[in-house]
This record gives sequence, structure tokens and C-alpha cells, in this order.
Amino acid sequence: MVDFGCRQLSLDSPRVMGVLNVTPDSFSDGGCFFEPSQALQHAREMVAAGATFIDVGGESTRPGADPLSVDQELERVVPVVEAICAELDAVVSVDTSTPEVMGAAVAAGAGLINDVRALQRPGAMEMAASLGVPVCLMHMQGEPGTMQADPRYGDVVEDVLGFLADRIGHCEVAGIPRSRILVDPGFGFGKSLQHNLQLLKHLHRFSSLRTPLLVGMSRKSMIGAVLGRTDPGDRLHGSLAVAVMAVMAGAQIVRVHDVKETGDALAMVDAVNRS
Ligand code: 9MG
Repeated sequence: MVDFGCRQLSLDSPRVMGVLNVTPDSFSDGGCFFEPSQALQHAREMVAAGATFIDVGGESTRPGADPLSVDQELERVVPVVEAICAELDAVVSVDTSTPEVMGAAVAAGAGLINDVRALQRPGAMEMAASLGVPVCLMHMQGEPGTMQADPRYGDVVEDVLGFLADRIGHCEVAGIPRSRILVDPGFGFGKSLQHNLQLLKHLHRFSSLRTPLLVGMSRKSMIGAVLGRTDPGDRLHGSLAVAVMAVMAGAQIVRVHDVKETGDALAMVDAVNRS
């Protein structure tokens, strides 16, 4: 069981996290849910379709995205977190690296901090430790604007595992116990197609970190590159294939745009695992 503040959840069966980008410019759904009323309606639909988590983010990690001030991020994220927590039976995850946004989102009811920078921004580690909710530590090489320019690794799987083990160690020193830590290899964040494929092929090795594993590959360019699809909306079947592979390799939470379809695919994996 993991304690997500408002809810205790077993991760024995795979869980779906629905993506809610409250941004004007995210790669797949930028601008679609920028208005709080549209965002809430989309969250309702994702929860009705089976999402356990709703991941609310105000900062686009798309290369070339405009930088965001703390006030802008707070203004985008907090009203949406508040509205979802007031109405829906879901754990709200806040996708942020900004300590002030972590604090305000948790005060508004968020039960998970999803940080693509693994609590490396000044003040983020201390803030997360003080809030008492679980954190997802994601691996990213570089920063969003330039991370895809020429990503390099010695051994991508070993390097990402080593980074996450190191960040877990820092969390424990700061007072965040392992029982409140999730990890994510960060598909698409400073990785070539081959790096992403190698990470998925060896995903089972991440169980050595002894934390729940979250992954996000939905509609990402690794799928577009393999299938030759430029339109992210045309990557559903590839996204389902990699979600199934990830859960078969030990992932407990899958961050996706297509909640119902992914939930059906993962229910089949779960039924086989339990048979
Ligand atoms: C915010 N965000 C975008 N992609 C992501 C991924 O793959 N994992 C996590 N944890 N967050 C992500």
C-alpha cells in the first residue's frame, strides 16, 4: 500500500495516470484544456474511463516552450487541482519542479509530486520532504529546450539506474523514506530512439531500486519514429503496445493520454498475471 495523502492505494494491479496538461503548447494536447472548466471536464472523463491518477501540469516540457514564471505556474495549476480534488475520486499528481507549486498544490489536495527534475531545483527536496506526500523522481538528461540535441550515455540503462539510486539516497537523507518514493526512467527526456528502446527492453532491471515504477511513453516521438507517424494523435496502437510491455516488465503506473484504451489493455495483462 502507498499512502497518497487522501487515499491509500495498492499497486498490486496496474494503475492508469491520465495526463492533464494545463498548457497552451504541450506536444500532444497543447491548448485543449487550458481553461480550468475544460481541464475539469477532461479530468471527469478520464476518471470515468478508469484513471486512478490525474497528472496536472502547467509547464510544457516541449523543446522550445516558453519559460514560465512561478506565478503563472501557480495560476494555471492550483485552481485545477482544487476543482478536481473537490469533485473527483482520484489522486491528483502535480507535475512540477517548482517548490512553491508543490506546496500550493498539496495544500489544494494533491497526493503525489511528479518531478521531471527529480527534486534537483533549489528548495524542491526540502519542500517535498516537508509535505509528506509521495514523490516520483524522473530521469532527464539536460533541460527540455535542448535535451534532444545529442543525448549521450555510457550505458543508458546503468546510467539511468545509477542516477535514480543516487536521487533516492538524497531523498532518504532529506527525510523522504523509500516508502514515499516512485521512480521513472523518463522516456523521451534526453534520449535517442535507441536509448528509449534499450530502457524499455531492460525495464525489469528497475525493480532493483525497490520502489514503484511509473512510466510515460504515451504518444511520444519514440512511437512516431518506429511507426513513421508524425501526428501524436495517430500513435494509439503503438502507445498501447509499449504500455503492455512496461507493465509486463514491472511498471505499476502508466502515464497516458488514452485512458480507457490503456485501461482495457492493462486489465488483460493483470488478468493473465493473476491467473
Ligand atoms: C510530465 N511528464 C511528461 N512525460 C513524463 C514521463 O514520461 N514521466 C513522468 N513521470 N512525467 C512526465
